[in-house]
Amino acid sequence: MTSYCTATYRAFDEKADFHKKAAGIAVGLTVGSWTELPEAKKKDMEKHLGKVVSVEVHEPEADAAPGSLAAQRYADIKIAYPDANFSRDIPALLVTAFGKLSMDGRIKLLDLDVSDDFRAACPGPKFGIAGVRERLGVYDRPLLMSIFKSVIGYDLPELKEQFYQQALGGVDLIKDDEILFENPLTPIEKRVEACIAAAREAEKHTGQKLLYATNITGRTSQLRAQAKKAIAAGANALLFNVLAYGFDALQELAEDPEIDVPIAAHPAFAGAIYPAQHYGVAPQLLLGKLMRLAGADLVLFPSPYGSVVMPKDETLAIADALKQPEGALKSSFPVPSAGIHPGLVPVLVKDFGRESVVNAGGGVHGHPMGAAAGGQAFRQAIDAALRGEALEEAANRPGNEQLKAAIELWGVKR
Ligand code: 1AE
Repeated sequence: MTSYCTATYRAFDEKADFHKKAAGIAVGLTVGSWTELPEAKKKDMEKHLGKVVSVEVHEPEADAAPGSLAAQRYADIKIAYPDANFSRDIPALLVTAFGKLSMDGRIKLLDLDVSDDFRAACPGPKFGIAGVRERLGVYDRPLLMSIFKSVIGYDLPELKEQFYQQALGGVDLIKDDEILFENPLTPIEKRVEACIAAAREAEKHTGQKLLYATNITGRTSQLRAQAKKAIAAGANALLFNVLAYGFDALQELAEDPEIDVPIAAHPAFAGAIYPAQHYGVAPQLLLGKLMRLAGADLVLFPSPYGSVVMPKDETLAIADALKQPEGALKSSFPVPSAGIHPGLVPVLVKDFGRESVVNAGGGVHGHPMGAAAGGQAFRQAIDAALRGEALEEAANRPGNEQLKAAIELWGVKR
């Protein structure tokens, strides 16, 4: 029996016959032409022919605000592509469903529903939410991640001290800044050794385990070797700029049995792909479904209220795509990020729940009492949010002076 992967598009046009357009896509992106084929050939080609599943046309609403979606003429089109046409890898699927088509007028790829057969070729996250929690021994609260800041031009002792201060604050994960590449001052093996030593030192004070997501960079052909080098030096997590390399590069890392540490996916370059209303790939597919399918254990994306903002419905759709039950596929941690400070924790916990990661760079390092106090302020804010206590009240509890200083500086978002 033929199995299919189904793509959902939103096509915009003031006059087009969307049914005709859908038929053109289904044929054009599969067998090329159909009506001109001799009858005998049609029989052979049937199994390769794309199918129009549905076309839902939306006509502009008269009273809609100019520029809004409701004011536009568009159609949501579903096309099923036979698995027989492409190999079982994400690049082949993307080129089939949104290769040439991505450049052909105002059309956005909203979703891809992959067949069971295709999904079986994408094992997904090796650890997922449960596996990351197991590594840390933390089960009852959102995790806290801190981001290195000021890394370029700093040497190993400076980086180690920065790591140590972050670790002392009680964070669960520390990630490299995504712009830290292989460099002579802090080469990956030395960096990992220094940071893991600092993590052990801090653990004596915090009693807490910590994952250090070191940035895997360089030429694609060297990525797996680079990851293994980092792991041999003690790395217990990786950071990866997925979109600059492609989903398949992530899948290569995630599938490798020797790369037995969680992988955090950074969204760098995503802004070139998802934000336009009429073009590109919907964020819940780009940063949600495909990241998970390719094997990310944690996925960073902009939050609805920080410094790099994404509409709230889009961030929730990403989190949903990362977590919703999908057969044997493990779920990935949503990590809403950018400009996060302790005063945002109550809304983060309300919107993304316990199964999420609170992630901050400036919100840790910019704390008036230092980076360790920054981490502590976040932990105090997380505890308060889980108790349902207002941060202003929690800040007055004895021992919570770090939270008090943080909300005096950044305020509290309602
Ligand atoms: C969406 C990515 C966020 C990120 O990588 C980063 O470095 C954030 O830093 P802060 O928290 O905005 O300082």
